[in-house]
Amino acid sequence: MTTYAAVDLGATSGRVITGQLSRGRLMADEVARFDNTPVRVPHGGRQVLRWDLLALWSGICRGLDVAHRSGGFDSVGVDTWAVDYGLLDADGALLGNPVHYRDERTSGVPERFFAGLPASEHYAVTGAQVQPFNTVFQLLASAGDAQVRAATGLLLVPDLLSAWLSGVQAAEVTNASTTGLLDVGSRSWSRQVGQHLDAAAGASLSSLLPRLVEPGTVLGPLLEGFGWGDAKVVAVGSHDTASAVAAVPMSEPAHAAYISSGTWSLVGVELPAPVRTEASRIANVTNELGVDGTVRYLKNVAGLWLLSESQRTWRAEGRTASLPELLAAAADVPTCRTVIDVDDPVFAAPGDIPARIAEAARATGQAVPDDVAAVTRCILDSLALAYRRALRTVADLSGRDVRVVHVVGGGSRNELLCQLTADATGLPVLAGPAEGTAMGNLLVQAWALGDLEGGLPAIREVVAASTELVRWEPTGDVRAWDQAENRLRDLTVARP
Ligand code: LFR
Repeated sequence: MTTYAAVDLGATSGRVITGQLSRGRLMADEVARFDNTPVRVPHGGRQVLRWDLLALWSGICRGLDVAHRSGGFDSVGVDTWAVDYGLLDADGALLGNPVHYRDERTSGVPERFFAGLPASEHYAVTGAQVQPFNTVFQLLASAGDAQVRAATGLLLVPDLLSAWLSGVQAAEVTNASTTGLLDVGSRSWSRQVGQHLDAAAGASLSSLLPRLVEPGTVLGPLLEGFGWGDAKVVAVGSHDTASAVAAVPMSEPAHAAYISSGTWSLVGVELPAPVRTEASRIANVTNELGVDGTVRYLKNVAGLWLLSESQRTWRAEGRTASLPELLAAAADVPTCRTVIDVDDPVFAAPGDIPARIAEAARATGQAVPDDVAAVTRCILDSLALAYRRALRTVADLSGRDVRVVHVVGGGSRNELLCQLTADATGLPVLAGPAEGTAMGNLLVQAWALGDLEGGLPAIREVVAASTELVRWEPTGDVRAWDQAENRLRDLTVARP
């Protein structure tokens, strides 16, 4: 039986998962899990936030070693978060640890970039949302750094790890579409945007970009010397969200929306072609490339990061912070007592989120959540409210008639959040699989190896057969949510 190995790195931990297909179902096993702890390192007079890539690599190698010893694996694919990259020297060696997208180096940089290229022209090509951390802005922010000047190549994080496994350098398109440098219509690098970046940076940065490959491409066999045999290294949907959306068991994509719920919540629909209208740009909806020729038309909504970061703060203060306890207590707090704009940049950087929530509540004249239960409920209500708004936006702008919301990822296990999402959106929620990203990664490998025919629909059939979905119906009074939405709109600066 063929065994696939998925390397899935998230913002707080990394995992190696093996999987096999048996009678139309995917049997998956987590064989290793390791922490992902970003580090601050002095650079240019600042404490720069970086990924500890060598620690991650060592966790990956240990995990693949376990996979090898427990029966071996025939292929391996890597997915991680988007936008971040490593710079390479002429020998292909990594120049320094990649900077984390939550580092502050890009503040004010999008404005500089758009001084020379109107945002509308950029969106008409890339269809990409403007987030300060997009690769294109990170590159512009660092154009003067010695490492950038020494670099002869650049690889996005999952591509870099795949290159360490296979020796083959390429940019997989689902992740490349988050850079702000790709023509999303032709699924190729945009020469126009690349030239503009080079002019703004005063350096030839676009020449660092490697050739592109579609997900499902076999890059080559494992390099010799690992001792794990000659498994094939596959470019999967290397952007974790692409892998997760590939595993959303939508039976009717034309009437379904999804929320990929983890550190971030990615709220959107799947389309055959990008939407690059001016209204879409103003709403900051992004067109990311998906598996099998699709487009993920979605909005980034802050996710369970707010809760996990709060838990980190509470633990450091010696307070109770286990998720089941927090959720049980939060269920008793009245709906929408205090709501915040979860996408306010003030919540983006690591730190004391409960204190920032208290400050936001005070500044908007709302009840200050004064215990862990109230803070948890405020976060979950505010997320559900943000989902409702994002879903309405993507449905309106894409013309989709959404009748059901699929929730995949770790957040699909959060029962309170699923119920609040159903209540706030007035739509049924289908929760699961929680392991969507790993399943999408594994099944794209099965497809690449010819073990699964029929592309995305076939992948989703296997996911559906392998998962118990939980259905949440809207309950309660939708007016509480209408009122909360109006209150938030009146209290905060409008954000697209
Ligand atoms: C989710 C994710 C999002 C991306 C953000 C930053 O893990 O990949 O899709 O916008 O992280 O890379």
